[in-house]
Amino acid sequence: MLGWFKKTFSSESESGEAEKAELVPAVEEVVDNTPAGVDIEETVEPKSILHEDVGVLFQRLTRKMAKTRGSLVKKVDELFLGKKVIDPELLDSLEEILIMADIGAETTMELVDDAREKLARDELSDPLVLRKTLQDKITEYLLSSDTPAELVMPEEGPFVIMVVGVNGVGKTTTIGKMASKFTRDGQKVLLVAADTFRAAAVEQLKIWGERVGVPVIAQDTGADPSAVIFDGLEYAEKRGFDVIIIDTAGRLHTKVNLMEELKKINRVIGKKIPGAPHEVMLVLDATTGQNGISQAREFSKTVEVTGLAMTKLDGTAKGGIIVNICREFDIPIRFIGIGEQVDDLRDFDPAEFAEALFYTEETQG
Ligand SMILES: Nc1nc2c(ncn2[C@@H]2O[C@H](COP(=O)(O)OP(=O)(O)OP(=O)(O)O)[C@@H](O)[C@H]2O)c(=O)[nH]1
Ligand SMILES: [Mg+2]
Repeated sequence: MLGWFKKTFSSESESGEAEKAELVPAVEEVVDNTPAGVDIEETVEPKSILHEDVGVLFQRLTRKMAKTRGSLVKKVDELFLGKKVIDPELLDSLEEILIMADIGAETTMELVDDAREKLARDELSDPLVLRKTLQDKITEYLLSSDTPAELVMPEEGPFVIMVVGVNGVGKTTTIGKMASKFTRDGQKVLLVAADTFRAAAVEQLKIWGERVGVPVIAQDTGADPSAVIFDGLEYAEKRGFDVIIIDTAGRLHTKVNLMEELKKINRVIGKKIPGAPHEVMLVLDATTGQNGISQAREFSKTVEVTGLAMTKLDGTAKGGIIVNICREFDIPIRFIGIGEQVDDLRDFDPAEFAEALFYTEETQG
């Protein structure tokens, strides 16, 4: 799947020098990372993000998910090894494994109860059949939150993405990776540094902007995030940007005043560009396991979360949380983060994910 844009933007800029002179003073700082003398619209070659071989990408995904696979599927395989029949004790052990893999208590209960019923009806005889049933059910859960996965793009004006989440989940990194992805898809991208709490936060976004070659709108530390966003949106509208990605400060979902600030930011965006933000993307860190559920719940009470990004699926054994998130919420997972590098962001493909999770060298021959 080539990203999730339905509409190809015309990318026609109405910008001119006179406009620049009028606009720039309103914005404290614009870090224009477009190479000098280069017109973005004419030179960005829409390049497929799937230029790598699909098989190579899949192998990479399975490698990155090794720990979650180790905590889940490898344990299931060890449990089933040498067993010819399924008995109730085996299902008890399976239940324990699923719980430990952060799949969630209710999801686990559903999965194991389903197996118990099938066993009682003599529909389940062989552990390999149970393994396949598990994979199918997990795929079903992953697919359940995936509709509609694609966003309907505005007919006119820029597509605005507001990125939210608790501290340190990977918002800024995901923004950098998304900016790269959209740029490669031929979109003209602008980043807005609305995390004004820390100077380092603005710096981090600028570094990403430089790395992926997109401009960054920023003001000084302590500036009102809504003001930075307002200026950023104005700047983007006048210059015909296709995609605006807004970085917001990390905030604990339990801190009322910070969550109220998010409402205000959301309102300001909507006033400036009716219908925006078109995407409120909540970033969840897979390593925090079940806490992601309460984060999604609390953020959804404050703003209408329209999409999720699940980061740090590499290096964690708690990747099973993604199954629980899909089961609990009707919010599509747009992307998964499988590393710190620019290419470590993948479109979330539920079937591929389940396949990678259940992949073993032995089953592939
Ligand atoms: N391994 C791994 N690390 C990641 C991933 N995504 C982000 N990180 C790392 O997580 C750390 C925090 O990422 P940031 O992007 O700064 O997180 P943030 O949500 O913007 O943090 P605050 O702005 O402080 O709230 C950094 O060290 C990132 O490199 C991922 O998918 N995998
Ligand atoms: Mg950040």
